[in-house]
Amino acid sequence: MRVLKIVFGKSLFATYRAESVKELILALDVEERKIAVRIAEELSDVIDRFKVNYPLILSSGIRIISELSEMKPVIADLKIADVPHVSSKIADLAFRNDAKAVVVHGFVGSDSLKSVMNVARRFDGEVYVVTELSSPGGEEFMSKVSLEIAKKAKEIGCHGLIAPATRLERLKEIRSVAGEMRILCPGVGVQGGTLEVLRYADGIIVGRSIYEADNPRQEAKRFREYVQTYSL
Ligand code: BMP
Repeated sequence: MRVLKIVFGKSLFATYRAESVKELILALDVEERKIAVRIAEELSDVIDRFKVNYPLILSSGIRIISELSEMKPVIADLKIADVPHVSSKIADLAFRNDAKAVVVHGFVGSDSLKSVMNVARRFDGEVYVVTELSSPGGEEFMSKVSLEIAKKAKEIGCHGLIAPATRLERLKEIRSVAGEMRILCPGVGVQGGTLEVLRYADGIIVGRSIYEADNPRQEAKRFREYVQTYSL
């Protein structure tokens, strides 16, 4: 596991100052219900939340959210990006199926963000807003507006942001705009982001580095230990 060696090999402690309890979120981007449930059962005591995305929801049906939420809270990463009346229907479906949180694209603007927030309030759910994608394409368009998205999400009262683990400098900027808002970072491991992001983020979202590992439980435990260290 070359990638993990790089990720864990960095000196992480020099500038660390713990400010909050940090989370390890498992991205379950598999395409079969049985596999997802098996991985979830194997790892649920080591991780804080599951994040499910289209590959699993489209292949298994939306009830997979409910099923997984019996083990740990589920973030429905539907990356909602539609006009308000449709965005709110999507969020409603996720929350009715026991999602604890939904993910919305920030570029949709205030009206759609507010429509999803209104639904979330009814369910006591959370809304996380994507600032810019962690992939290289996230720099083409989204990075030009990601700080404004963060400001808008804060102003509207959204619960948190999704920000790239792959661009530490940008993450710092997003943190300075976000203040105390929760920031969750995908992109650690296979995408090249390191655990140093835990200095600025409240949690990391990790998928392939765990579920594709030779020993997923062992890798999840290693991530867990680092997350704990930053939470002290
Ligand atoms: P992985 O650790 O295997 O690269 O998976 C990352 C997860 O985070 C995927 O579920 C992906 O949809 C999500 N994600 C991301 O990678 N970058 C983003 O900017 C936003 C995401 O939700």
